[in-house]
Amino acid sequence: MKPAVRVTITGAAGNIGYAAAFRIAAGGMLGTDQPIILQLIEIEPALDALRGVEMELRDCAFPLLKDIISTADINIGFKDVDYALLIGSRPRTKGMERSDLLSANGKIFGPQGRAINDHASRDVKVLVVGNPANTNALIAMSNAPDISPTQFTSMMRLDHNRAISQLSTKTRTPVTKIEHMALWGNHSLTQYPDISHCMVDGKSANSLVNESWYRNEFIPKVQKRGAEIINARGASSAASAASAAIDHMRDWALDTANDAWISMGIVSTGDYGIAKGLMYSFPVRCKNGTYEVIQGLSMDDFSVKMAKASEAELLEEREAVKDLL
Ligand code: NAX
Repeated sequence: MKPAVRVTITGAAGNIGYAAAFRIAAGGMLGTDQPIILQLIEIEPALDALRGVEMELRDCAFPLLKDIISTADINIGFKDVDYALLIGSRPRTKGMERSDLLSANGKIFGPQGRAINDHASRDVKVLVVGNPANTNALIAMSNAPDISPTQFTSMMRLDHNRAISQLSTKTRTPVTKIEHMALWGNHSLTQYPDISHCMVDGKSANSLVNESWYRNEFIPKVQKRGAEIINARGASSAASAASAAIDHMRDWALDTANDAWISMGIVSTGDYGIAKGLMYSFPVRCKNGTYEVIQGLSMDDFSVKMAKASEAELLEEREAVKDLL
């Protein structure tokens, strides 16, 4: 039996955290041969609810689940952690400006970055889900100077999976036959789901769908899918977000299969002309616990315009939180 690894989930009593914890404990993220210690973090007012989550996890008698630590103390919650899912965040409330939201979340992700810096495993892999995810990840990363920036990522996998699902439905092709989807930019309305490199059962996606559908239906559909789900369900995406977080961590830890591409928010090193240091989504593949950006993709004028629009938004977000970096 392998030694147990530690997985921290913040906001573990919330909707996404609740949906993620059980699948992680069952082996859905790191494999069914990998024992796990779960370290669940919540704010004080949610500790009773968290106790309930812990009781349910124990009641599942998951063979891989070796221990559970439930806490409101981030120094305990991030102690020796190998995989950290930062899900809990401050939701946007009525009348709140985007800049207020950014700074309220900065107050969460700055201290969490420092706690990770001081207490986590030196090889920790961090995924930020809590919105605004890219900029929250940038704040956490900036507050962890002793850990490589490449170990901080933000979640674009839900957008990536949504894009694959939409193209699969449109072309009546199984999702497993859709390759080389690319999501660029921010997890926001400016994100750019790019099918120009996609192959659908061996044929180029561009040859199967027309440009009007792509630009006027597909792109807005993916960009606004979160709102569509809120309208239908009366609550935001939870199980699909948890599933995407698990996909992201699994592929990062255990490699992307064959030549598969996934999309991850990562710190830009200037690829495709995107400003260095931004937490920006690129298509990547993962191997041996690291990721590499897919290089050499041709970008037509439309793609450049879309990618740059999302970069501009992230630059504004970075400017709004510059005191926290
Ligand atoms: P919930 O409100 O159900 O749960 C959030 C939980 O986080 C609550 O239990 C709260 O007590 C806890 N929390 C708040 N501040 C905390 C802190 N400082 N430390 C630890 N826990 C804290 O929200 P949920 O539906 O689970 O969504 C969580 C976050 O994911 C939100 O910010 C949401 O916007 C974001 N999402 C991000 C997505 C992405 O693709 N990146 C998609 C789904 C989702 O919208």
